[in-house]
Amino acid sequence: MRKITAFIFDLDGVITDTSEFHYQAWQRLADEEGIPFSRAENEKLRGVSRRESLNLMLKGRVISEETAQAWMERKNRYYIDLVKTLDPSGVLPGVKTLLTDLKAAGLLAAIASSSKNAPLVIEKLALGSYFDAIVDGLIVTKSKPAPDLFLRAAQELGSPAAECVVVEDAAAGIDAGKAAGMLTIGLGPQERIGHADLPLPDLSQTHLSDLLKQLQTK
Ligand code: B16
Ligand code: MG
Repeated sequence: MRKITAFIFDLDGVITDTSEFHYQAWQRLADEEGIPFSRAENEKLRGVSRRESLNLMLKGRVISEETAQAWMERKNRYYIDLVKTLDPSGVLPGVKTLLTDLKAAGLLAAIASSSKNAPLVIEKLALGSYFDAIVDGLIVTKSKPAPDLFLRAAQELGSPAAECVVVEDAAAGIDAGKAAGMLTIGLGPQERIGHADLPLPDLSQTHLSDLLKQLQTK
């Protein structure tokens, strides 16, 4: 049976629904600049860095580096305005129970987020005390699907990669978790996270004991 010592959580779309805020901020920028963009297209932006998100939104349009920087700053301002409205009620269903159960079971928990705004989001949600390590887009610049964020989190926890479980909502995040040699729980529709070791709609109906039972046989 596989030994599991740590859970490493993605932030946007797993702990809270800030993925919706990212979408709204990109949509606003795209509308202002007359670039066609949609919620469906936004699915490809989940979990990927701000720069790569801009490239995906541009769909081959060429802009100067100065404009790219200005647009990313503008999108980030729109995003932060939305994050400021967050409070602890924004923690997604099932998350607090799982974090509490992990602590009670003596397992470790970390955040590994591509976002440079991760510390602000965690502060607004008042979740800091639940995590033994927080790794964000400022600490590790190579973003998902590269495994670097998850490997750094495992290193900070002192857990071997093979003993870590990644919880992700993004296709790129599942790819990153697998590349790190970790078990993966995917949250969301099958077409997005169906390649995870354990795909689930969300965390609202999950119990730690059931998760461990299913993952330990993988
Ligand atoms: P920022 P995660 C990711 O966070 C988001 O899913 C992605 O949409 C965003 O572009 C990326 O962070 C960078 O965020 O612009 O705030 O630095 O899902 O890895 O927690
Ligand atoms: Mg995410």
